[in-house]
Amino acid sequence: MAFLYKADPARGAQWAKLFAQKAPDLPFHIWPDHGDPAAIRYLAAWQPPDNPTRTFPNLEVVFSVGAGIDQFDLSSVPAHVPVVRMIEPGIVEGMVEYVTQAVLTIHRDLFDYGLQQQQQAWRELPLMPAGQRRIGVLGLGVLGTAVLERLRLFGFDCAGWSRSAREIEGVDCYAGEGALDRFLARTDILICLLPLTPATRGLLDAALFAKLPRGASLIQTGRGPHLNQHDLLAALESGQLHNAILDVTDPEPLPAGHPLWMHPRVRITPHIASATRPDTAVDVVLDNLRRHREGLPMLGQIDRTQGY
Ligand code: NDP
Ligand code: OXD
Repeated sequence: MAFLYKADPARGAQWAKLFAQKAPDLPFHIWPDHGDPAAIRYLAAWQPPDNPTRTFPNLEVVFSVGAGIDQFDLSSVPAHVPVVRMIEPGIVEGMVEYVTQAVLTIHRDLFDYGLQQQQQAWRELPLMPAGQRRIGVLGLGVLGTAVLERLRLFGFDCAGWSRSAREIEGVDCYAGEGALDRFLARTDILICLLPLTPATRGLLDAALFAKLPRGASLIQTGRGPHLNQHDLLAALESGQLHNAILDVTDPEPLPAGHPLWMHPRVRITPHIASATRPDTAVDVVLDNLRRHREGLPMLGQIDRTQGY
């Protein structure tokens, strides 16, 4: 019985060290070294190999090393093999930090002050109290909920949107397509923390931007293909959107010379909003292996019919 890791090898080396300490009886391999293929029962990957059970006939569980699962070809993982995405405190902490700094950057007008600095202009802009700034998070899952719970502490007017109805203390929760327009109409800073599925691909487009109050801003921490980048540029040009902070793009990276790279009202980071932290993730994976052995549901097991 063995565990195979197929993602960034430097992080794999950290996983290997932690497995050696915490699960010394479970042999751990880092792709492409997989030892005896028949011994591989568990695979953790950013992208699994094609038809993993053809190579590893005794595979029992596939783990995503990321919170998102869209980079998997789920059709090549047989239905009897559960697929488990990453829910672990390190990813949550990183995302809360990233989105908080992005919201504060927009809320405290740092884009505008940056542009003023380039003109050597010392000019005070009106300060809006947090209670008057309306934050809206698309996606009320593990990450969206944690982000809202932190932003609420600053006193922002917080709301969120999800597929099914949710309740979060101090947050106005909207559910389903029928509630989307009302949610957008009250949102000054829109944060995308949705999974990428056929239903959410391209959701951030001109039609959606038009439903936000004029001058709203976007923080995109979901997946690049949620966003129609051409529509974003047009919305920034027209003033419908004021600023955008993008941690994910399509493709990643954007090609050299892409207009988003140089846009004065766009800030881009290279998909670093958050990442799985080996020290916290390995404990979660080992606990899921225990649950699997005991026939209990695993934390983060995805619903293949929804694709997340
Ligand atoms: P979850 O699965 O916990 O939450 C997803 C949320 O989105 C749920 O509230 C779900 O609704 C909602 N949702 C899904 N589909 C729809 C839809 N069609 N309409 C409305 N709401 C919908 O995911 P996480 O919070 O853990 O992660 C969210 C995403 O964040 C990941 O899938 C990934 O894309 C991105 N991510 C980005 C990172 C980065 O560094 N940039 C790092 C980690 C993740 P419901 O509650 O009803 O199920
Ligand atoms: C993830 C990511 O999904 O890093 O975890 O984007």
